[in-house]
Amino acid sequence: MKFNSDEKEFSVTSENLFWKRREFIRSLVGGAASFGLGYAFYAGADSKNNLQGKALQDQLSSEYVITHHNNFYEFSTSKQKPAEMAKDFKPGDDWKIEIGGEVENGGSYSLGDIKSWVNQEERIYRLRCVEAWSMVVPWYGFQLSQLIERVKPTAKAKFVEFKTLHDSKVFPGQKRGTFGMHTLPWPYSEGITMAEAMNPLAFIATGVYGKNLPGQNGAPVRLVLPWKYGFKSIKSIVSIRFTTRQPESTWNKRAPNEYGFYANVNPKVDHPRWSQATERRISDESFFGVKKIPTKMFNGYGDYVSELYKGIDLTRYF
Ligand SMILES: Nc1nc2c(c(=O)[nH]1)N[C@H]1C(S)=C(S)[C@@H](COP(=O)(O)O)O[C@H]1N2
Ligand SMILES: [Mo]
Repeated sequence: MKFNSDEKEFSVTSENLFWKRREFIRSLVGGAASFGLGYAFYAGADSKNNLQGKALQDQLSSEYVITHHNNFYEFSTSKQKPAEMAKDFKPGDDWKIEIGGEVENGGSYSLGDIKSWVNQEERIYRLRCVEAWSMVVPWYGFQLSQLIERVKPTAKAKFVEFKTLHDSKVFPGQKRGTFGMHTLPWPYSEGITMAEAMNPLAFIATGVYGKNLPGQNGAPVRLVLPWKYGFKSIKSIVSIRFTTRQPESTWNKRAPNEYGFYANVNPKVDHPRWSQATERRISDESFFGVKKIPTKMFNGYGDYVSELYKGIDLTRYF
């Protein structure tokens, strides 16, 4: 199901209304059953209190936990603080994104321009953080390939690099010394291969739970790569570049032995400091990270992405 960018309809959808919107189910990529999340939708909608087994695994996380348990180091290394700190960060369609590198139609575009090129839709994806917690998130936005096709990368483009806004007036966490040892090299940057970027699962989110993306979730526009660890899903994007060489990735640069460039969810490759075999599923406030479930290869999206990694040793290229 395609939505146009009718912001009015879009912004009035509360969590309760959201559950009632049965047409939502049709917006799932490839139909409700293909991600195993159709069940999630019904389990969540019809038996919210029956959180056993599979129902728990795929139940949509509540709007509250999605917007109050965040990783956004530009604000804070705390999971709770970004929600409060981001309350005045409400960028709109005039947000600028620089598109450059190996591309025919490069330039500075507003988010409004970009929205006019694409069809927006809602998609439910699991989000698996490298820290071994996870959620199920109803995003709103568009398939990354739509944007890429429009700007026409050249044949030389092999990778896509993304950067977050670098402005310590907006993001106090970018001030020098704020975190001492814990600070990251700013701006936060990420990269993926062209083939990964063109995969139909690769998504650009502009909203969550039927509302514009809140600041703490990466307003006004962020990447969502559900088969990869959450740190690849870079927030508040201001730059997209098509490159010939593998771009730097912030966490990979910070600790290459702990965070690989690919960062595909893989229960068999442990983080040097913890196991990746299971995850704490955060569903709502009463289940804040209590329930442990097994982690799936490619976060359960192998049918869609495993061919991207054929012949690649995923223990070496983690
Ligand atoms: N710019 C930027 N993007 C970021 C991060 C960050 O600190 N800065 N954190 C990443 C991590 S580790 C995760 S798990 C997800 C969390 O997204 P959420 O807060 O919307 O759940 O955002 C990712 N994108
Ligand atoms: Mo993460």
